[in-house]
Amino acid sequence: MSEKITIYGHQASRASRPYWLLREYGLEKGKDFIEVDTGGPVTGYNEVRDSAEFLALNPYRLIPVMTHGEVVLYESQAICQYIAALLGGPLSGQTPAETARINMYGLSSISNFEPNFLPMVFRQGGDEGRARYTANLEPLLSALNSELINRDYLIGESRGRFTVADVMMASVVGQYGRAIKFDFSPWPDVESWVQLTTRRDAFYPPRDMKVKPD
Ligand SMILES: N[C@@H](CCC(=O)N[C@@H](CS)C(=O)NCC(=O)O)C(=O)O
Repeated sequence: MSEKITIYGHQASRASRPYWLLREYGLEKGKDFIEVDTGGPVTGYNEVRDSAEFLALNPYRLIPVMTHGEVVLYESQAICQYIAALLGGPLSGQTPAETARINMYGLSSISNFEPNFLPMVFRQGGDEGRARYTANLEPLLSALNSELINRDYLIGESRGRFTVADVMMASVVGQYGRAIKFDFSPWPDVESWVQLTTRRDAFYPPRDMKVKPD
């Protein structure tokens, strides 16, 4: 790669998704990609995110943002799919159909699962909220479970192979689910897949990466 990929955002945000993928490609912070600290707090005035430079990259003021040469992207799933398309290999779609299914899982992760997992991470609505979001998730997790029966991963022949689709979906279902100690036992195939995907070495940020905003 001649130009280095730059990601704006810290590991405790949705920037964790592209960072995980970059690590799956064996890329290292500093040497192969750049991490830009967007600081905290996330609400109210923020020196980096309210700067004209940042707002020119993402007028929505949200992280993550990626730059790569002339390419500027926001939306974590779009960034992940760009990285996979750029770097290729088994993590990326090998056919138009696979690439479309990868996109499908990226969209499903943020439209179906994120609106129910994320509020539980922030304990929205307390115990009552948790019960409501869990009830919302039941049919969704049953659907995901049906897609994972006799499979290890979402994409590919036979039991499948680990791809960017797993990174995007497990960043929501697996990462948030584990953070809130969600009980996946009624969905054993989802449970095994969560273990398989989120126990990978690349899932964990190395010591030199910023885990939380200041
Ligand atoms: N759909 C966007 C959501 C981006 C987003 O909401 N980012 C949060 C951090 S994870 C943010 O920047 N929030 C700003 C704020 O709360 O002020 C994505 O996946 O990238």
